[in-house]
Formats: sequence, structure tokens, C-alpha cells
Amino acid sequence: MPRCLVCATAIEPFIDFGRMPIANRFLAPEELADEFFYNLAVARCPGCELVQLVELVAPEQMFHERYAYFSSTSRRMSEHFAGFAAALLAELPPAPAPFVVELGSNDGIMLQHLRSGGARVLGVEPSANVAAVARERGLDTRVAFFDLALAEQLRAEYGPADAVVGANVVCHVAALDELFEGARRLLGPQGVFVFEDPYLPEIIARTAFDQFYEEHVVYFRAESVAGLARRHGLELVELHPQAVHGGSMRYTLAPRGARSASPRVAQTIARERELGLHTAAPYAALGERVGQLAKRLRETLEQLRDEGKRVQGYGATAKSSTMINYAKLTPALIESICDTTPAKQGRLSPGAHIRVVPHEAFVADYPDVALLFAWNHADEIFAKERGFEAAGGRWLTYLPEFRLDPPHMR
Ligand code: DWN
Ligand code: ZN
Repeated sequence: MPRCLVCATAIEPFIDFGRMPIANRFLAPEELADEFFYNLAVARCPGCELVQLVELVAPEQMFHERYAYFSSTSRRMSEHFAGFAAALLAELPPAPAPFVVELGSNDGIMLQHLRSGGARVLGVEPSANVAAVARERGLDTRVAFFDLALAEQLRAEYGPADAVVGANVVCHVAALDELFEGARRLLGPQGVFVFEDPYLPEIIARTAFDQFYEEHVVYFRAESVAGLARRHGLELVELHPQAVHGGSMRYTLAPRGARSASPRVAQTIARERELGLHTAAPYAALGERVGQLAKRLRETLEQLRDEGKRVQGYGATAKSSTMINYAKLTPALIESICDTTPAKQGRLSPGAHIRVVPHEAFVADYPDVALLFAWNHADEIFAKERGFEAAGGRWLTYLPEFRLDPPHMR
């Protein structure tokens, strides 16, 4: 019987997507034979309320020297991280230069902004290839998984941190007790642990089930973060909702007693309870809706194929792996997916094996319909693809709403 990652209570699965590939493993033709699969199912813990995956994939299968996601691919995200860095530095004493450790620092997109804001920075990133990009930018980066031993070592080497930060990383970690304990030990007495992740109530409100895949091990809301913080002598003291990635939450944690909690914390937890997120009902309802959304997308694509339309995916996101493989979308329905990431281009998408092509291929030969897998970057993408619409192209989106638009409608 699967047990909770945090409190060891028997967890209650509420969605089972079946066999799934690794969402960020884009394959060369010779790699197809040994593709790795696991069972993607999501559960709720009736003990501590944490929503989590049932089967876990070993971190080394996901984060390694061939990791496919480079955080610097979106202009909008770079602006977002500039804002995150500025907001954090405004809270820290300016002199001496604050010391900030970023967990899962990827290619250094946020470290760069923190450094320009005057901080001393250190990244911890287990995927060597993306860490190498940060190092080329002169950003001190440890290629490692963050654990208690590393936290102690870093504290001994660099001194206590003024802030430990993470963006879209804490939800990727199954060893949560180790991570929270490590963060607390690395922090100085007035330090803050600030992280943001997709916010569970937003995932549910939008039926954004494509956020479920093996990298996202847990799905946080304020109450579950507050509980985890308490286990490690920390307290959830502030919350800031963020629009990115379809609705995220930034959590600020401080050593217990160091800061007083903003009223927003209690208000947000109360709102989560009003939504019934501490009960089984909303999760069961989400389980019903995901099948309908996947079916609708598949039927729309089948109709387009029957009309002889060419459909190309836009953005070979990790998220799209869940949608593509759950809805059983095939190269017969989606001829290829364009993406600006060189590490994904020329490879095949996980599971369905749809070709990933450079963005230039999209521009050179527009499809009739572009299926927006990178729906969280919609504003940025629509703004730069006016040419596609001018040429008569139509966008198909399934989130935040299902739409197939004639040209010039967005
Ligand atoms: O949490 C995670 C998030 C932050 O990043 C990870 N588990 C993995 C990854 O998830 P994702 O792949 O779903 O993230 P994005 O940011 O939605 O991926 C966007 C993809 O689309 C990238 O491959 C880059 C590409 N892209 C593009 O081709 N043209 C993006 C933009 C903005 C564009 O204009
Ligand atoms: Zn639990």
C-alpha cells in the first residue's frame, strides 16, 4: 500500500493516467527501444493533506547531464525572475552583500538577476548540462542534489545563508523532510526560505492535469506547506500568488519566531478549506474532468485530420507529455512539434514519438492549426506569431480554455 512521503499515512489515489514515459526525455531514433515507463497516478494523503504521486521515479532518471529544459527559453520568465530577485533583495539587509543559495538553479536565469542586484550567489543544480550554462555565465554552481549533508557542507564553507530560494524545484523533490531540514540548517537566524511552485487550487480550478508528471512529485497549497514548515522549526509567514505556469504560489518561510506571519497566510488556508481541498471530493471531481478534456482534444484533432488539415504542436513542454500520451495523440494527428530548445530538436517526443522541429520550421511552412502545448506562455507566443495568424493559421488551445480560433480572434 503506497504511503505518504511525509507522514507515512496510507495515501488515496484519485487519478490513474496509466503507463507514462519520462516527460523531459526526448529520444534519438536509436533510443526508442529502451524507453523508460512508469505508472502515473496521483493521490491525496488523508493524514497531512499532501497531494503526491503514487509511483516515484528515481531522481537520477530525471535530472542528469542530458536534461532537456533550459529555464532561459522564455523572455517573460526572465522578467519574472528579475521581479522575484528584486522582491527578495528588497527584504534582505543590503550590506554586507546578502548570500543567497538557489536550489535547482538550472541555467542560472535567477542567479544572474540576484547577482546583478548585489547578492553573493550559489546555485545547486543536479543536471550537469544546464548547470554548465550557468557556470559559463560565471555563476558559482554545485552539480549536486541538495540534501542535509550538502547543506551542512555549504554552511561550513560559505557561512549561513540570508536566503535559500527555489523556483519550480521544491515540488520536484520526494525527500521533503531532508530538503526542509537542510534549508533551515543552511539559513542564518534571520534568513528566509522562499520558493514558488504551481499552486494546487489553480491546477484544480483549470483542470490543468498536464501539470501531473513524474518530475512534479508533490502539489502544494498553503496548508500543506505550513505543515511541512512546522516539522522543521520553520513557519510559513507570507504568500504571494504568481501568474506564471498557469497559476503559482510563492511561499516565504522563516525560522519559527523570527518573523510574524502575515494575515494572508490564515486567510489563504481558510479559503483552501472553503474549497474543500482538505477533503476527497474536489479530487474525485478532477478525476472525472480530465478524461473529458483529453477526449475533447482527441476528437477535435481527429476531425481536423478528417478535414485534411495539418496540425503542428507549439512548445515541446514536459506538460504536453501527459496530455499527448493520456489522450493517445499520435504523429497521424500532430505532424510535429516546434520548439526553440536545441536539445529537443531533431528528437522524438516521449511516448508518442512525434518529431520535434526547430521554430524556424514552423515559420518556414506554417501548419493550418497550431496546437499550443506551451499554454502557460500564451501571451508571449501569440504576440510574436502574428505572422502565423496573418497567413490564415488557427490556434488550438485546451487551457486555460478550449478554443479553436479563426485567424485574428486572439
Ligand atoms: O517545473 C518545470 C517547469 C518550470 O519547466 C519542469 N518540471 C519542466 C519544465 O516544464 P515545461 O516543459 O512544461 O515548461 P515550459 O516553460 O512550459 O516549457 C516551454 C517549452 O516551450 C520549452 O521547451 C521552450 C518552448 N518555447 C518555445 O518553443 N517558444 C517557449 C516559448 C516561450 C517560445 O516562445
Ligand atoms: Zn501525509
